[in-house]
Amino acid sequence: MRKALILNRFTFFPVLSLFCLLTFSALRSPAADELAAMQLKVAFPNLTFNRPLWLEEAPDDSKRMFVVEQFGRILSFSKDTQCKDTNVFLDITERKPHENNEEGLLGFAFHPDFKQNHKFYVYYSQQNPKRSVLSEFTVSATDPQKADLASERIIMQTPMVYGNHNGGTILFGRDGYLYISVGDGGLGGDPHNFGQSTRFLYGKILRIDVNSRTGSLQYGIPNDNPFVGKSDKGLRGEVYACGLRNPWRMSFDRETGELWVGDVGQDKFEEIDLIVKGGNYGWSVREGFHPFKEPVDRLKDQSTRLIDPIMEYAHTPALQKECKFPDHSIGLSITGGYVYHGKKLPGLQGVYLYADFVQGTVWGLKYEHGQITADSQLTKPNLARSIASFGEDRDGEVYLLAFDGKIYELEAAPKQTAQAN
Ligand SMILES: [Ca+2]
Repeated sequence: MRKALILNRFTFFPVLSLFCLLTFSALRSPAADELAAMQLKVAFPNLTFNRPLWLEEAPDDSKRMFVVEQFGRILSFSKDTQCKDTNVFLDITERKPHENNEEGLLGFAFHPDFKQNHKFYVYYSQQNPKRSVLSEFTVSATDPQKADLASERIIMQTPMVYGNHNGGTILFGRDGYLYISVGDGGLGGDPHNFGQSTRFLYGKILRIDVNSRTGSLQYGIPNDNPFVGKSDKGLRGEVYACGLRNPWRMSFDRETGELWVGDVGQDKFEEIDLIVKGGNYGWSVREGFHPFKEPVDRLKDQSTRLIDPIMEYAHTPALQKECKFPDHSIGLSITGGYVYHGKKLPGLQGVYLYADFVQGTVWGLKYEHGQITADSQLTKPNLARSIASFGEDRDGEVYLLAFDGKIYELEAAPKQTAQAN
């Protein structure tokens, strides 16, 4: 999911990009291990979705998969490769969440105690005024296959200035708190310097408690959030980390608990960040490992250390020379994924999987003791298969959600056609 110019990029870049990728995709860092070439296979051949953005398995024993569609539906289906039918679990399409290319029903999370309390959370866009809404719903008391629309409790509404850079991933951490990725407010170049301002919720990772209330808020602010108690300086207690541009898809490593973010870049570099409490990831003073624009006064006041990403990749071959990882092939808009801990692909154990939305390329990297120890392009680009998101099931298997409507899995590529997918 890209910036406002995504449609223009689709128009201008494919020919140039394909040339660049054919030229540079074979290069890689000699210091890191090579991962086996992969290809994609359709995970549920009988099912097609409309702009799928999230996939998750119900945290109960029902073996139901849930897929979020950007236009406003959540569909469930049996976790069976031959499944033919989907069930409409929630439908808010009549609220028209999808007006801008990047708006829509963007996030979904089951309550950690879903099995007992049947609560879940969604993050969606609304207009007049333009805003992002975080709401709690409960499953119907009479039909476990349906959400009860009347049960909605609006937890948080964030006014949005522009239609792009909404972030929108919502995840419960091991601490039971809800983590929310919020984009920088949009347009391009962070015109209002929101990324570095803790006075606003834009360009941030937030952490809230849906089970309690702070003051008149519909949520609680955990006491150990990094800016709690600094309200005299206008700092927002909800903020967990700052300096993000458009954190498009974030995930917890199911084994280590580390929080991974794919942060969409401006015009030069895409990046991957490991998020720590109180961390400042640089935007819009930095884009990837590089200066972007002069710090604003309020950042100088904070004297905050800016945390570099663990990986970046460039938009063009010319920019690759400036890139911290010049052997990484290029792309235009990162889609953050998951650290793989499934059983089907032992060679990818502990590997962070990520993709490029525009190019359809999939990569994997392994990060150990502060170093990239493996780093590979796993599949060749496929411009017709924009990978918009990833999903993970209860077994740790990882899925790729593409705008051709299909849900994919990775599988080892046959040697004679390695990376030919
Ligand atoms: Ca950054």
